Amino acid sequence: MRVLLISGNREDVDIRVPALGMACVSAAAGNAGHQVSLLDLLIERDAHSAILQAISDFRPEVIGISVRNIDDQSMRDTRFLLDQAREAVECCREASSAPLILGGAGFSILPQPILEYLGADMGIQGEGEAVFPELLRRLQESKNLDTLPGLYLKNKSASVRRSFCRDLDAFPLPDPALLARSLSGAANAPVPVQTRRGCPMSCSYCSTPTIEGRSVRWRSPESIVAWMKRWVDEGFRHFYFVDNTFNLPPSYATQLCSQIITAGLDISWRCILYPGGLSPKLIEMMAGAGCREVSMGFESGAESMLRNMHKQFDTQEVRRTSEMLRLNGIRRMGFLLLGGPGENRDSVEESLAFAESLELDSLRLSLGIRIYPGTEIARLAMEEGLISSEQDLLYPRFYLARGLEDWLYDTVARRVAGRPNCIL
Ligand code: B12
Ligand code: SF4
Repeated sequence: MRVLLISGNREDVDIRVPALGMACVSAAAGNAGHQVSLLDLLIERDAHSAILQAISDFRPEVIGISVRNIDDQSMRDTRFLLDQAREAVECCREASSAPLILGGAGFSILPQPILEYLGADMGIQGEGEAVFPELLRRLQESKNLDTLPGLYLKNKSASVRRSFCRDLDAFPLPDPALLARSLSGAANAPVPVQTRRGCPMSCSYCSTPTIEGRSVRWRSPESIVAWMKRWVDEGFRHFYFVDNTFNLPPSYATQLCSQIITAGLDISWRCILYPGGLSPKLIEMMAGAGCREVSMGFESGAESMLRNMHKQFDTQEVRRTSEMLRLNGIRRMGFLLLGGPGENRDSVEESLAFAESLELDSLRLSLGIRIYPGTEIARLAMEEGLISSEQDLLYPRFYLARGLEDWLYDTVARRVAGRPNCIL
């Protein structure tokens, strides 16, 4: 079949985020014998014309659209980002009668409401490499779609729960040429690399278990290093490990670093770190393998709040980790997430003082917590009457502990004023 895949994300906030997930789905559909064309709206000046052109040139029989961002998770001046994908759906409808299929991280969080809001025909929750090609086969052979795991149809939730591939090496890695175009024009934008899926932690606010599941699954370090080597051969030197927690499990992270070092790749990279359970040896190996910056989401500097969020570390451990990173020349970007259940003025002050004492290279502060379905915070918000049902969560809703409202913003704004390394 002729399959047009459109990456609907047009956000360039933060850094250039190439459509890695879409490229993975594209590789899987290509391996299944389909003719695939990929359109990344991020690099198109005029999304509408680009879609119309692609449809007219390629005459797709099926169109897939990835939905990455729902909103920017910012409580103040929230930006709702789904309309970008909705415009893409409308534009496809204008020019083609091919079935429209959704997928992506954002879609996986709220599949049914997003399917309805965007007006597409169906959508796949979770990883697309196995189910999307199977869906194409069934569409081609006009077979029943009902039993496809994680497939949502209009007004109909998935009949069969989605499944998770246990060995990610079973899925192809996309050809660098597929993604390289998405990096063009963004000087030094890092190449995204995903080694693992799933997170075993249960942080009270996090949507990752809904997107990727709780059990950690991975690609072999050998296949990852071989893939990175292909990029290096094409002249790319900067990478971004998009795994939720680069250091979990530590044995995998150690093996990966060891293989990068052995391969002699002359690269630099960033990753997202869980600031618990890190040994000096692992941090040393990360530095040796090219790690130059980490995002360290400790989220609070108050022990009571770390417990409330179900973090498996305390402030002493965060301090030790931060110091080890500094000693190894790895830049530290810290994160504070203030205003969750149990937060009060004292715990906020404690967190701000703690973050300051770490002398981080940069600090990003979020006030109020985006409520995601299936999380403990969603349950609490419902109990407290803040939301009436999880269906309400398409338009972002935020948890903010009572009594903090304006005080929180004013206090934090005052504290970060004149500090360019703090982002509010
Ligand atoms: C790494 C990451 C980042 C990195 C990206 C680095 C990089 N170079 O890529 C950074 C830190 C920069 C970042 C920034 C932001 N992020 Co972010 N990010 C992630 C994270 C952890 C992983 C994304 C990823 O690359 N996954 C790997 C790829 C392979 O997976 P995938 O894209 O999901 O694709 C798979 C499936 O979804 C599916 N699929 C994908 N497309 C399609 C299409 C079809 C048709 C089908 C069938 C299937 C399918 O199959 C793919 C392969 O299995 C996710 C959380 C998560 N666990 O998903 C959040 C996440 C996507 N981010 C999120 C947000 C909000 C943001 C920001 C807006 C935050 C901000 N205010 O700055 C920005 C936006 C950046 C931008 N320009 O778009 C939210 C989105 C939800 C929401 N509320 O909108 C998420 C889900 C985190 C969360 N809170 O739950 N992010
Ligand atoms: S916040 Fe990070 S560590 Fe916690 S559950 Fe989510 S991905 Fe896992």
